[in-house]
Amino acid sequence: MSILKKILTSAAVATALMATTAAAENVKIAIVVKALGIGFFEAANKGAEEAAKELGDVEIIYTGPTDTTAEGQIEVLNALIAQGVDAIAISANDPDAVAPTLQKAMERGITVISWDSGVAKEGRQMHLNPSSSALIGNTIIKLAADNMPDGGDVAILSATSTSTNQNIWIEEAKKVLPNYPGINLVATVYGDDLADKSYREAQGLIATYPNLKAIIAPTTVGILAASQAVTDAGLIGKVNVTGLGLPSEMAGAVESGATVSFAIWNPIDLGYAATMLAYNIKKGATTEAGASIPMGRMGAATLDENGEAAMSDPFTYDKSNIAEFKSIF
Ligand code: RAM
Repeated sequence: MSILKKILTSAAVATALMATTAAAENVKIAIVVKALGIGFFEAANKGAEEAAKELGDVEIIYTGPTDTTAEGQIEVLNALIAQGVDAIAISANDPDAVAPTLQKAMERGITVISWDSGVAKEGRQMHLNPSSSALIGNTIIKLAADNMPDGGDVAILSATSTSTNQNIWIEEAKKVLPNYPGINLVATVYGDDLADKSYREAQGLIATYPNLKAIIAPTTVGILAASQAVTDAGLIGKVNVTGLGLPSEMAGAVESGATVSFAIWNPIDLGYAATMLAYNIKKGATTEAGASIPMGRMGAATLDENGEAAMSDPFTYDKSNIAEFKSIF
């Protein structure tokens, strides 16, 4: 080999080595969602990508099962562990079922946090709630009650029966029901965050409870499907659909009147904050009770004795403001 060729070859090897080192230094953060294809999580991923861009040395792996099952998430988690990611930020389909796999991840040095829908304490280092669970529980009942001056029957259309976040919100909603004397909760059904199952469950509620005045869906998938079911049944103005939705998906329902109003927090901010937290914990931030962990432009998360923190209050959308927000998330 000529001297020149040797120099060029070693330069190429050096460049290749540098590239590998740089790539190896990137912090790989897996955002594991309840299922792919849900607009809420896609918006959260936008926030995760924004955080990654700001941090500069982060690679986001956005992933999840095709349906909202714990089994599907366990498969995804095992693949991420095998791949050697640095951190996992999960919205769990079941608080307990995914915990052993996440414990295995932590034993291998992977940072694990939950966000949106929590994991049992032993299966994660911290959990980020979008807002106070009690406030969300009260909000979903109040949204229905505010449009029922004479009271009446309401039903809840939830996500899966094991979903941590919806189950807590429903529990909190039931606690405050006595504060709404005329409101009668007749049923809670589960659409599994699948559009078609949610639509059928909403149809079932309409058929079973002829005096139903509101369907409360604390899920972005459920509220959209229920508003379609009410519209298709010709019941706009008779059955109000409310709960938690995305302005981008709910604009039509608000314009038609199928949904008078609904609430949500900013999913982009939530994904951004979860990514910042995963990154800072990976880099050594402590997760003891009382710890305050920075989340970039979202301030800091202060952990309670359960290792949980909450972000901002939900915001209500109706005819007066939906147009302004529908292009954002
Ligand atoms: C769906 C999911 C998510 C929940 C929102 C409100 O997108 O169930 O976990 O936070 O609704």
